[in-house]
Amino acid sequence: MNPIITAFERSPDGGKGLSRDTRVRWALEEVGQPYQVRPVSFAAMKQPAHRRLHPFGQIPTFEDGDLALFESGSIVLHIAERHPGLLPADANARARAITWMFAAVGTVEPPILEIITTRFAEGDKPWSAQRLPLVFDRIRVRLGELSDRLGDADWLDGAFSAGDLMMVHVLQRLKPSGLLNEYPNLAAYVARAEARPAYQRAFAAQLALNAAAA
Ligand code: GTB
Repeated sequence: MNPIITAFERSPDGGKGLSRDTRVRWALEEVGQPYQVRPVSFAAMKQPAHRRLHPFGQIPTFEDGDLALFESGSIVLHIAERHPGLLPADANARARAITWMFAAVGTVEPPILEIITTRFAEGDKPWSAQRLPLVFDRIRVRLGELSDRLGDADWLDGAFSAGDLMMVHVLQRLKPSGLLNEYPNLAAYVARAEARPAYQRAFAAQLALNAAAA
């Protein structure tokens, strides 16, 4: 039996691949592991049956036999540890790749998520329009630092790894804002990752689900 992941029945991004199931799909595609998808509605996500899998009532989740996981980073790490292709064999290089996964979700993603909070959750507040440029400036700090570290390398630390997969998926959220284009090496890094056949398959699969729901 193949692993089962959950995804939005209808993603708020309409199939742009920004929902976090896409990073899990991408990891599964990179390692050649077939999988099944169980689409869930917003209402179903908050029901006890789904909360048994995900205590916070969100997607994605991952089930494989008697193992059930939530948190996209943990799921991608689990996939990367059990299949060759996403983590280097050398122990130190492997530890560094995992460090980049944590950097993606712990250091780079949080300020980026503030765009959504400011625009949508706080969009009706009188100070929202003033807050947005401050949020953008905080993101620019992180992008500048990441851009300096990447330099003219293809990937963050040697060969493409789960660290790049997580970082690229986090950076993709910036595309609508135009911020990524201020850092040409980061924009090229994202484009390079998106050209990978595994990403293309993951993107197409999530798009097909959203098109069917539309
Ligand atoms: N830390 C968790 C992880 O990495 O797995 C976060 C999981 C999470 O936030 N899941 C979202 C969810 O289930 C889906 S990705 N939300 C429903 C809820 O909380 O009720 C959210 C998402 C999709 C698309 C965009 N976008 O278009 O920019 C932004 C956020």
